[in-house]
Amino acid sequence: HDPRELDLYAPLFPERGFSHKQPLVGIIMGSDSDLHVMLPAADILTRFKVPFELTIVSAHRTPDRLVEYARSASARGLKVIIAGAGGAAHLPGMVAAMTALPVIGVPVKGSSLDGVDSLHSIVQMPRGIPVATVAINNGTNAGLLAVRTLSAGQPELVGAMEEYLQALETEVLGKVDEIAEV
Ligand code: RP5
Repeated sequence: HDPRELDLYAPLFPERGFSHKQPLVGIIMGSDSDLHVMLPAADILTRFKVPFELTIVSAHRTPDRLVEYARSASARGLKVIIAGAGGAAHLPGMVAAMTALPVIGVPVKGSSLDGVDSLHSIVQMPRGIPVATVAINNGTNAGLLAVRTLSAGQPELVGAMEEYLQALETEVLGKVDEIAEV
């Protein structure tokens, strides 16, 4: 059985998303060891009610799957791809080379070089093939950037993002008050 005939891109965690809807964001990662960094992106998309898919695509270990995923992404209805990888992190850049969709890269901190290797691998894309790179291990910001990207065509997401920012501000100001009372 050709594994590519399977429903490869179905969410690993459907309860975190809206698997019954057309996914708009594809979250991919090089290894299941990246999952703890990428799940916060899924949680943000869930919070904003943005349907997504989530799966493993390794640039180095599953190169054919990478090509198929990236080449089919736009035709399958995805609008944004979030790609996380560690080490020699080619995944986001290679995906960006094979699709015209916006790609957000998440550098994953590995065991040896504190994630700086991943950061440099992802952020230093040559001219012509951009990858919007977030901070090391910051899946949350990748999710938020995906929502902001989608909001260009979905004005309701602008309002939802403004509410999110307001909630952050309220949280911090609450802590200011708490500290003042100590
Ligand atoms: C990369 O290699 C993955 O993105 C992961 O961050 C790193 C280590 O992978 P494992 O050896 O944990 O599978 O491809």
